[in-house]
Amino acid sequence: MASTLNILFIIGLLTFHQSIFIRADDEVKTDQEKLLDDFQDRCSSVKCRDGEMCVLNKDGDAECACVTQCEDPKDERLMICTKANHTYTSDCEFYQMQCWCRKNDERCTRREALADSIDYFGRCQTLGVCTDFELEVFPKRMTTWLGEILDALFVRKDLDAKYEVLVNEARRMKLSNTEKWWRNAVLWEFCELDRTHDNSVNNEELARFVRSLKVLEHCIQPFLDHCDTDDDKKISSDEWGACLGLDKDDNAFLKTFCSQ
Ligand SMILES: [Ca+2]
Ligand SMILES: [Ca+2]
Repeated sequence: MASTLNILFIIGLLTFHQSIFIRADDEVKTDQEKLLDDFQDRCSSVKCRDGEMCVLNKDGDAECACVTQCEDPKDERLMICTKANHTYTSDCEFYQMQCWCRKNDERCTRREALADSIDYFGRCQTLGVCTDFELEVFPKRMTTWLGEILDALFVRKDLDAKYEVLVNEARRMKLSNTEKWWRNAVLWEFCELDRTHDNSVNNEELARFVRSLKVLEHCIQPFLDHCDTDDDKKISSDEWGACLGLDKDDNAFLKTFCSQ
């Protein structure tokens, strides 16, 4: 009887201890969640630049610090070449270097990074010069390529629902061998690039597109420069359409569709 009582007592103690541990774990988890919420609240008012992240200083105030670690992408296509012709392992590494130099951190080993910017994705290399002939045939290359990309994104279900009408028509046009079967892809790309919905794409909106393509298509920048016929450093929807062979009706559609 005594031993049964002892066993019950021990089981009771264990259960009691377990309940304490469970409650303690819950409390710790809740505290962690509270800390995370507090951190997010404080950081929500701070906008950090590329290469920076929000941290709380010793007074608990949010501030921006240089990112501590950049993932090594282990893929040459994700390296970046800067305008000063210096290769970085990733864009993160480049922005981190800019941050260190901006904050006079001892890890700043390339002060010239401050005046530098990303030219293209990939290891620095000699890019071919775009000849007049290449520039002349470039619209055909680009429209065909955009047509294929739009189709591939549709197949991968990676397209925004608002493009469904465009892509369905594009597929019908391709199947029926319509001459300008790529038309809707040209419309789609402009809408994608024009993030500010002001019917023009500026250098900032074009930056990622150009940087990603430059190694593969050395004519991309000369071509886009050539599209900007009024030389205001922006490509309007009319200029985009004229450059890539859209009709007037397509341009009118572009203005209303993209501004939504
Ligand atoms: Ca824009
Ligand atoms: Ca222009």
